[in-house]
Amino acid sequence: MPTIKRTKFKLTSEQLLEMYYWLKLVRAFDERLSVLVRQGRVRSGVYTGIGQEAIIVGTCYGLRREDYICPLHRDLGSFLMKGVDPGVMMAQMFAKDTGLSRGRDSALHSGVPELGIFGNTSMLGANLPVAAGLALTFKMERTDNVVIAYFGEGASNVGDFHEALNFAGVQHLPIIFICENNQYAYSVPVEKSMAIDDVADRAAGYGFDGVAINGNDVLAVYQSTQGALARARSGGGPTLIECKTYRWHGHSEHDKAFYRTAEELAMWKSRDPIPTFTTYLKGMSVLNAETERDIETRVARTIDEAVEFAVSSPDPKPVEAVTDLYI
Ligand SMILES: Cc1ncc(C[n+]2csc(CCOP(=O)(O)OP(=O)(O)O)c2C)c(N)n1
Repeated sequence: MPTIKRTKFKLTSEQLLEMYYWLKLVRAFDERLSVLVRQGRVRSGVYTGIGQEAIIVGTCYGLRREDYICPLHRDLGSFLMKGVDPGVMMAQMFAKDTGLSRGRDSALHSGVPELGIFGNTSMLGANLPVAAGLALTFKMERTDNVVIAYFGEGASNVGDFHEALNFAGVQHLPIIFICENNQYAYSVPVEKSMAIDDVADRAAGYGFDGVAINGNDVLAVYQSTQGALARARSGGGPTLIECKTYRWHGHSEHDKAFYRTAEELAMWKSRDPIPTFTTYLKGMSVLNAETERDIETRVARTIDEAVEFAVSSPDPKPVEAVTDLYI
């Protein structure tokens, strides 16, 4: 059984501040979307990942354009980090003509091949064998690009998950499986769907390493991802990283999440990934009050401009509804 190699990483102050900006932007994007849903202005189901941002930032930070991500319904921030303009992303949620799919899907299935983003389908777990296939292509083409495939702990109980891990293990594919274990699959708590504590343990059955880490610690996620990337790029095969986290909102914005307690939510909010990182950056003298204010202003402006762009964008023309549609 291979063992995880801990990589030492060194991030400059600029890089740490960039990560901080991304954490704030990904949070702000989802928070604004949540408000817009309540105002009845979004034409898509919205599944926010508020509370889970450290996973997106820690896994996407520093990826190459050619590396592929296979995001899920809760991972809109990964689109931004891979290079999708926030205005285009917002227009996508408004089903406008300027969005990624120009109003042709329910907003959560778009891919952007030129940025290395694979479009997800709705069937839980079904993106994983496809992600493994993508990794097989990289291997066959002898590139050292890597695939990052996201899934929830709920999806890890589906057959597709096991087939994908088995295939990736047998073929030593350059893929990193990122489990966003946010403790619930819709209303089902993890202890009612799994007989083990850690999804990470499942990797052993397929011949590669799995680690369970604090998914609210952006640097822990970054460090584990960097180790797995180095392994995958050098032909060492897959890794499963289980990021323990919590989603603050319901499964989607229409779910009031009555199945969990206020105490549980409060406990996880006390582990908010953003203040934790803020404290670290201030302790390291990387961040001061002025820089913090500047970053917050930049984030607010970016989100305002994104909403303005989406609102003022045209609707798709009905006559074009079947353009680019293949059956
Ligand atoms: C095969 C399948 N079963 C059920 C659903 C309905 N469904 C959509 S999301 C979801 C919960 C997913 O939980 P998890 O995989 O833990 O991801 P999370 O939403 O918590 O991020 C369910 C049951 C589905 N889309 N596909």
